Amino acid sequence: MSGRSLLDGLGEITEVGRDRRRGGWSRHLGDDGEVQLREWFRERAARLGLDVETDRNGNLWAWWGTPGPDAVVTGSHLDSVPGGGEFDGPLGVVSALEAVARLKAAGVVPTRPVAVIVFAEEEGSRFGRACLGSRLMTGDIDPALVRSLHDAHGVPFDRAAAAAGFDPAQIGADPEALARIGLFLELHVEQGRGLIDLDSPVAVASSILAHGRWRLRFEGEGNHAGATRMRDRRDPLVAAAAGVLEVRTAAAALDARATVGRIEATPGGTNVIASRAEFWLDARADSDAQTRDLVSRIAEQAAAAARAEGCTVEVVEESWSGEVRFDPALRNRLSAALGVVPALPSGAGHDAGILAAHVPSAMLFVRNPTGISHAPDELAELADTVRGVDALETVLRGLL
Ligand code: HGY
Ligand code: MN
Ligand code: MN
Repeated sequence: MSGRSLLDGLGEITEVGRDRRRGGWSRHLGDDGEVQLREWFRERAARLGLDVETDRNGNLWAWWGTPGPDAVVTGSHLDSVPGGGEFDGPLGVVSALEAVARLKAAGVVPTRPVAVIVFAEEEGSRFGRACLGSRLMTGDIDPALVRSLHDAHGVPFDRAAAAAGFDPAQIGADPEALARIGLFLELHVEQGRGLIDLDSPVAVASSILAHGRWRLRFEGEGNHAGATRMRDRRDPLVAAAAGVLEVRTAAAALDARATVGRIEATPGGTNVIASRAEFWLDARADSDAQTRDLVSRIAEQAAAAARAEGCTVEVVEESWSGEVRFDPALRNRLSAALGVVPALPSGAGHDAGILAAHVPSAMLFVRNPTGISHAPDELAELADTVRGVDALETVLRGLL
């Protein structure tokens, strides 16, 4: 039963990259888990008779037929956020392989090239830039900047790239690879409650919020926790804490979304007043302008909080993804093929959002009955995953 083989696909990797400390799964570019997933993908694609190649930016392409222009490309990513769920990314990859398996078993002979793709570092969890593999391919990020990046442990990008099997000296815009894509279609587990509320197993994506990531660095004066009177302190962690509360206030006031999920104090001693405190802001809104406005307000409040504590603050943009409106013609083509299927906006970013500015792109969402994502409780049920592959297969059939 295709559902079994679909979830068997996920079952084959369920122990890969499990995070015993945080819970959930942690699979990041070039780490042991992600490298194992790359090997698993190559092996599973080879079982289907697909030829797998790694492009200059670490993206994996499994070709059905000779690589060439006007290809129908489908897939997603295998990396995760720290302590993330099991379906965000892998469901799209396994579903794409399953849809190809069904089409091959049915004797379909494509009239154009077909590829299943796995984009590298979609979550940006190791090097802080979302959709790194797709953004490098489209030329949307400077390869020299990427080569200069280090992860939170000081490990350089070059070492992660080498572990993942590609040469960091070669990364950069890949117009040949991009020119091969006639259409990109990504199936993804939904990461909110939309399909629960709509009571539908599958939806077509209509849009993606504008979103970005900023690092806020507060500098104060490190000192002794016991010997320093309260009035003599310049405590950057107090300023940062005030800044975090302002993040929530500003987002609520603008009906936007802003999150601080990561904060670090330096040097980080229990009996030490921090000399530095950093937090990373994830800010999102319907439009680019609204998101920029949100971040400006947050930066102003952070500066006020820093002044109040005799500290300074620096705000640095680390990643930016503009608002996405998926191509209406392609969306309607999917809806026509699938019958009554709702259109759903996405609060989550995707590689399809990066490609949408360069090639016709579309997304299918599969219901997540918990409505939770980027956490271990993320879920997709067998019956809905099968409906997702049914939808993907139907659309692919109409394109081949
Ligand atoms: O962060 C996001 O929106 C996506 O899950 N990478
Ligand atoms: Mn994600
Ligand atoms: Mn994802």
